[in-house]
Amino acid sequence: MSESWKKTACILCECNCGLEVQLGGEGGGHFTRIRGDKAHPASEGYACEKPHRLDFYQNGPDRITAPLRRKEDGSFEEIDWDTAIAEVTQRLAAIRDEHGGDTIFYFGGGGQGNHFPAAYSAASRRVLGSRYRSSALAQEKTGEFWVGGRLMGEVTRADFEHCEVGIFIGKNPWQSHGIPRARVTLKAMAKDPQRTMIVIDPRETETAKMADIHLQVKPGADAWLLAALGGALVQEDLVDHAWVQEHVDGADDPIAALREIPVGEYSEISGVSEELVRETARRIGKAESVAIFEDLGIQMNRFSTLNSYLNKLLWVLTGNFAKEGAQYIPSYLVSVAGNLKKFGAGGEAKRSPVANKRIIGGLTPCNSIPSEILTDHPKRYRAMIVESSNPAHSMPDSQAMREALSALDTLVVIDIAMTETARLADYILPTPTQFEKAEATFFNFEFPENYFHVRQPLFDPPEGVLPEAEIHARICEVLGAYSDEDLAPLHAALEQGRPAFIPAFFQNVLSNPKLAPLASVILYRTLGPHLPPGMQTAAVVWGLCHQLANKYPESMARAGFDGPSFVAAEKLFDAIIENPSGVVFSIDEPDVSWSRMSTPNGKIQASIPELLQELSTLKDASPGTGSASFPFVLSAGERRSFTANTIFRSPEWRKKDAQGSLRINPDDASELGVHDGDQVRLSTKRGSVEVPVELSVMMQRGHVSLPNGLGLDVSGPEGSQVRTGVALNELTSVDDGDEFVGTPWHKHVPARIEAIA
Ligand SMILES: Nc1nc2c(c(=O)[nH]1)N[C@H]1C(S)=C(S)[C@@H](COP(=O)(O)OP(=O)(O)OC[C@H]3O[C@@H](n4cnc5c(=O)[nH]c(N)nc54)[C@H](O)[C@@H]3O)O[C@H]1N2
Ligand SMILES: Nc1nc2c(c(=O)[nH]1)N[C@H]1C(S)=C(S)[C@@H](COP(=O)(O)OP(=O)(O)OC[C@H]3O[C@@H](n4cnc5c(=O)[nH]c(N)nc54)[C@H](O)[C@@H]3O)O[C@H]1N2
Ligand code: SF4
Ligand SMILES: [Mo]
Repeated sequence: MSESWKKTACILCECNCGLEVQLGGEGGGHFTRIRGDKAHPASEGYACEKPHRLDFYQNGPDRITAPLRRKEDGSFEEIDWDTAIAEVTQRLAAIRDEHGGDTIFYFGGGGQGNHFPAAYSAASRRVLGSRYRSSALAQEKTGEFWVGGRLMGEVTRADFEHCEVGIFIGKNPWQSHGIPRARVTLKAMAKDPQRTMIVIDPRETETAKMADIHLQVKPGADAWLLAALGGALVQEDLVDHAWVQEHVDGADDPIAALREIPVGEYSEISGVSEELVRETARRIGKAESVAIFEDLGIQMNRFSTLNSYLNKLLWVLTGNFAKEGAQYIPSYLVSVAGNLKKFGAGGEAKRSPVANKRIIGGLTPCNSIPSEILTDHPKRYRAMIVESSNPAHSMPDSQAMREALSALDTLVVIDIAMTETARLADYILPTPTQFEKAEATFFNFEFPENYFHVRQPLFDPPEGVLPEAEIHARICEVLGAYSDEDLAPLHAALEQGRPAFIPAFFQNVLSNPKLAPLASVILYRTLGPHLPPGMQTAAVVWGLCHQLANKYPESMARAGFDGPSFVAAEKLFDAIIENPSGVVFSIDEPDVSWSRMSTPNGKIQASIPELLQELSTLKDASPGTGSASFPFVLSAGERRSFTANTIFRSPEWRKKDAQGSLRINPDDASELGVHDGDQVRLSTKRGSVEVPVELSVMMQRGHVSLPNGLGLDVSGPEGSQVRTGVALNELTSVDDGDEFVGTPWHKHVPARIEAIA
């Protein structure tokens, strides 16, 4: 490797592929060359086309380089950091003291590339008494989390590298990835005649085109299709009875329900032939191993939580768990799903204070956030800290969200740039970008080898920004959460070296109920300065390594981190800090997942009465397509080649199709009298926009699709704002969502299209 290549990772999707980059340009502040890092444990040199445009993030528009405070007239003024931290802390503490810290709501904590903010904010939230939080996960994954929690107290991932049958439900990994080296893995599956790829998607996606079986479901009809698949499995006796007998409790209930499913009728409702449904069920039933990935196509759609359950029954009833090529429970440093163990033990979800909605994995449902704020209820959320997220743009129903954010007593936004959410803030606290500080994600789900990657900083941050760790430590310090005396023994121990620090930290911090919850910022303050230059924000990883060594000693030993747990932990932490490509921290045995479940008797609990009840309602329901006023179903948020949530604010990052066209079936277009590239008016019950169309045979009739990540408001000339493309959530409504966990139906928005003369 030439001297000038530096190692980092891509921050654009959860895969976080390892990258090698060269820096240059004006002041050396730009990415000039980017390629995959062959030494990265998961991506092994792979990278898609998107990271080549990362400079549009690093040098994006509307960067903020000083704390900002809103003035009476609505504009912002720059203030110094001492003032900013003092005022923010004082305002939040006043709300805590008058109304209770539980009225301070926290949103975000990281995106696709940065999860340290979540780790550090845990401390300041604790000091502020903040108890409720949420993030984008609560508009996608909480249904799946709840179902996983009920079945086994955990969430699963699946092994697509080794599966015989791979199934993608409402997931287009060719574009969205989500599995390591997605395109390589997909091609390998497609090429191997012994293996079968099955895609369930209304669109003929890039992935569906490669599949052996494409179940081209009608939009929103997956519940019928999955019920029919499960029905065929049970009725044709493809269930692995011996396995189920040994490993599953309560299987009789879903089996009885599936036995009653009219497979022919439900197939027809779903738009897929009965013959193909039965062929698919047989393929699943007879395979050595089946891996399934469900994603937004069903998780942001009608019956989403039921769909998650029906999906999981497919592998539960066929024994596709805890073996190669099937579902598994990964080792993890931090569970992004939160703690689901209580559900495995039959526990109930906590509820949100105003709307009384289920809180899954600690996350208030996104659809109920406005109603948790826009009320005179004494326990309404009165203040909000938004960190590394853009809810005014990305949450359902931007109009409702803006109204709610504006109604707060105090809104504090911690971001790198002036976002749609930041524009509504009382205070904006600016941070370095993810390439100007050490960062990492907790999206570490690989199996049997799992890895962790702390990225070393590449650029110097501008003066005037502070990393999240520093912001949260200062908030704790202003509130007197710990004193110099509290930290003195830690500093003293560090003078002698890390071996002395271990017992000092355990005795003085972890055994002290006042300090234990502040462990992350205390590590940052004490251990941080002893780490190599630029790595201070990685201090929290030290604590995680020690937790890990207690949780998975055998898996860690197999990865070379052996010995007594504190020794193994120290070795791992050193390896992580020293290795810029990431480190394999655990190597698992195929059946390890059994030991990671948390149900009282160690068996999967397959009966979920609420969802079986929901299943029984399908016979009287319909997929909900096509009313007279809204004849189309809009999928609001398709992952395309150049979309990446709202990480890129510069419209220039999309060289082609800058506006993000509405994809529509050519026959629908011709009925409307519109041609490729024409502008149309697209309306939903919530709003109306103009957008160019792209005629696409990918789309089935009646279904239209818009890309995600567009419609950002970026500063233009003379204080103006320029919006490029459609801001999707001007079109969505908080009223449309899952009844169990409050996830929105972004992929199923009734819509109308009119040609513009
Ligand atoms: N390029 C790119 N990649 C990304 C991201 C990005 O912004 N851009 N974002 C990342 C993030 S945060 C996430 S969560 C993932 C999401 O990854 P995916 O879930 O794969 O992405 P989507 O394109 O939103 O939705 C997947 C598919 O759902 C289908 N769908 C729509 N309606 C239905 C339906 O009724 N039934 C079924 N079965 N399918 C339906 C759509 O046609 C689409 O092909 O992608 C990640 N990767
Ligand atoms: N209609 C519709 N809406 C959707 C979706 C959809 O398909 N359709 N998809 C949803 C999904 S799956 C997701 S995951 C969400 C994503 O929505 P969000 O959670 O809002 O995530 P991002 O859009 O990635 O926004 C990340 C923010 O972090 C900021 N940022 C970047 N780096 C740093 C940093 O180092 N520190 C700090 N403090 N801030 C930083 C960026 O400037 C940006 O404002 O969108 C959701 N919204
Ligand atoms: S797959 Fe995801 S993480 Fe990897 S290079 Fe592409 S966008 Fe980046
Ligand atoms: Mo997401």
